Amino acid sequence: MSLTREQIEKLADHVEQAELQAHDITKITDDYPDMDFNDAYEVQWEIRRRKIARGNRIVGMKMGLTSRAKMQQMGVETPIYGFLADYFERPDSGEIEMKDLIHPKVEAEIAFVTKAPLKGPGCHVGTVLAATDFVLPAVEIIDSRYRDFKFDLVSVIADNASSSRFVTGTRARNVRDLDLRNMGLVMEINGKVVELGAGAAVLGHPATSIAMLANMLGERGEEIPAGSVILSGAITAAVTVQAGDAVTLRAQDMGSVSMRFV
Ligand code: 0L1
Ligand code: MG
Repeated sequence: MSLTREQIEKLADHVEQAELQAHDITKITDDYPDMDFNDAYEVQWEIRRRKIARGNRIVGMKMGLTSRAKMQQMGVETPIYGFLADYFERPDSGEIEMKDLIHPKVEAEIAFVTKAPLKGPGCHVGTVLAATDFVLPAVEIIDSRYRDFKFDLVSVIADNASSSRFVTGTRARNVRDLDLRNMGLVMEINGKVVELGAGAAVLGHPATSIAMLANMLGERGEEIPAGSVILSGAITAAVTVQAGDAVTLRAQDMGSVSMRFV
């Protein structure tokens, strides 16, 4: 680590204010080029601590950069994680206000809801499936606070992995009844298919991503509590949305989820 506690608090305030006031900033490594991954996660955990102190609840976690293509693009070997606060969630078939966001993009994902805690090290697909209560189709709305979505890995970790909003479907399915690896998802904007993919796009199987999250959290002595919602990672590329866009995600055997940007 290269940052002092004071610098971590200053950066947490800077990045979180950009989120809360919906304005963009330049990537923080421009001013702190020696920052490392540990510094970046410290900033993220400090933002999380501030939200809890303000009365927000942490309802879950997300994994990002989970596709081989996106990892190669960023020149990294491991995905990254972020947290989901209660106010990030929007109801299915609801509206998402553009005024609260900077330049949102949508991603098709599978959300896991846990019924038992998951604590690494040593978590694997089997542990995850046994601890999963149900899965839901989900759309993650990412909204990097960095100008033009231009950042490096350290900057994006500090920015809570671009987390912003998410919407899940309401048809809860048991993982035992589904083939998550081969599950097809189709994303439409204004009735036009814009992206499609299968569960295997996420590290070969979306449950692998949840196991990796538990193992990464385990390194900090943290766990995924029971009752968490976890976005396992993008199955499709992220697509930019504008006010007026209606987004629908159809997931094989899992129903659909939709929202309108206003
Ligand atoms: O959820 C994601 O995969 C996004 C992670 C952060 C990178 C980005 O904003 O594209
Ligand atoms: Mg995502």
